[in-house]
Amino acid sequence: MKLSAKAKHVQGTLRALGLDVHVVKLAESTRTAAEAASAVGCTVGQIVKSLVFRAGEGPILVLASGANFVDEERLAALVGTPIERARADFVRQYTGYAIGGVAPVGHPQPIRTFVDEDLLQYEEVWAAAGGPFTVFACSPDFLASLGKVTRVRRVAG
Ligand code: 5CA
Repeated sequence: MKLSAKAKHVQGTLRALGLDVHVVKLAESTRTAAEAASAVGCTVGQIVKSLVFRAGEGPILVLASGANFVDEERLAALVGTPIERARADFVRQYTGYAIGGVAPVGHPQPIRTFVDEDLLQYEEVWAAAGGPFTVFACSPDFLASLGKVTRVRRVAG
């Protein structure tokens, strides 16, 4: 299995952070949460969506359970400024990855990060590792160490 340069960068970053995990390259697409869940053989909720928002000139990263929609109003309140979904070029500029492969680590500069509390219920979750066919498994505790754990999901009512 040959990893791309981006996937190797994710692997190296995880190792440097003390994580003994292996980035894996799959034969099937892992571009979306549903595809990733099917390729990995886990539930959609266990897939980590790495979603980038724009707050003024700067980025915000939300690590959300694949089962959830992000409450953008709540996120804006947490951030303290209006936010909007980032465009593809903004995502690439601030994360170094293209949409569909945005990893939660290994960005050019640290990004203010919010972590979906719903991810903490799982023993293991899967996140993108730099490309549309690469993922890694980790404990949600690791993700929790990357930002503020909070409710990010939209709730009815
Ligand atoms: N590899 C999978 C999970 S391991 C993955 O990256 N999923 S994701 O959810 O983090 O990334 C796809 C997300 O990118 C979609 O949920 C969608 O919200 C967002 N997205 C897709 N197209 C665009 C676009 N044109 N502009 C902004 N965001 C987009």
